[in-house]
Amino acid sequence: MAKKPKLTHKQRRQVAANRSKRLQDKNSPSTKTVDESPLIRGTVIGRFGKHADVEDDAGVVSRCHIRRTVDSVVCGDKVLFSKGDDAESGVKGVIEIVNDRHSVLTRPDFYDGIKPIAANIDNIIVVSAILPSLSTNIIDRYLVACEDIGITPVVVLNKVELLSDEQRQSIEGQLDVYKKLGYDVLFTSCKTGEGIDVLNSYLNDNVSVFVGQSGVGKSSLINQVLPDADELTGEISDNSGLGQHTTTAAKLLHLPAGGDLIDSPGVREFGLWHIPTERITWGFVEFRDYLGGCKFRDCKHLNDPGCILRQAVEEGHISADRFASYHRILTTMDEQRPSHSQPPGS
Ligand SMILES: Nc1nc2c(ncn2[C@@H]2O[C@H](COP(=O)(O)OP(=O)(O)OP(=O)(O)O)[C@@H](O)[C@H]2O)c(=O)[nH]1
Ligand SMILES: [Mg+2]
Ligand SMILES: [Zn+2]
Repeated sequence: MAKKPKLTHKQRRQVAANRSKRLQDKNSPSTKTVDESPLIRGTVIGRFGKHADVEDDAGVVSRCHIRRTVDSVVCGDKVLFSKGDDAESGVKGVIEIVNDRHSVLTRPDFYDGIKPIAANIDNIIVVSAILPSLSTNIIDRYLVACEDIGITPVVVLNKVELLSDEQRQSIEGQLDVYKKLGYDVLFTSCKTGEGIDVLNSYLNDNVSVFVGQSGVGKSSLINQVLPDADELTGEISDNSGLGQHTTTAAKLLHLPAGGDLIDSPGVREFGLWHIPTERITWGFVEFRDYLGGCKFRDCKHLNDPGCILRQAVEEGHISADRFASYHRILTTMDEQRPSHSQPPGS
């Protein structure tokens, strides 16, 4: 029997509010099967539509409904749930409370607003590959999102066995900028096993989420480091040349030696319009020393006179590619932001 967790004052208030709401709302189908048993502590290991799979301390997994008062539930969340068998739907409980998260990676969704990808993560593995195509702009977008939440990510280039020596040299040059900025860059191949041991060394005892475009090999890499994972992988589409969004829901898996991996569904675009412009600028770590040094306080770092960032690019202190990538992020932010959403801070 799982031990009854100690609740904080805020959590006790929330449980009381949930219970009284339940009493008033007896006809709600999501609540009528729930009994008043004590709350059980668990971790969300899967999230599917209206349900989430929660693993308790004993390793037992229960598919749960989510109480309507709960804001959002995502893989990695630490939750308190009540047991309540619903034989018809196979649902075994209800998530009553989501504990505060020490970190959460989010992305904006055109229809749903800001969506969490994974919670309570220590490590973000940003995966890219030359197939479907290598986009340093997408890497930069992930780096900004990671910097925004204070996690230094690891940059992984997968499928390296497909590169000729010449191509490899050129891509190594391209990715060297990240090394110079202090990011670790790994070259991996699920076909030859290159780099898998090194990747493994970043995962032990940490909660790591694998992110990146569809088809770059996130699930394949997870299968390499955790052969029992048996994650579904999918070919790149012959027609579009793009990944086929094989992983449709995030999933948390345990490493035998300690630590967890979260496989996440690939995205086509990784928008950043939920992050204020100043945070995006801050997310480019090499800009930080220059911030506040431009002649005008509202400098857009384009052709503004006295722009110290532009000067640093011209003098070779900041990579011209990263600077262009920064401006590309800012211009596409306005295009990608749905008209019903206001820019942050407005
Ligand atoms: N040549 C080569 N192919 C690879 C490698 N790693 C993965 N692949 C292939 O790339 C395709 C996509 O791999 P997945 O692991 O499904 O990619 P994913 O990033 O999980 O994609 P989504 O789940 O759609 O986001 C599959 O056909 C894999 O076999 C690699 O190192 N080399
Ligand atoms: Mg996948
Ligand atoms: Zn400037």
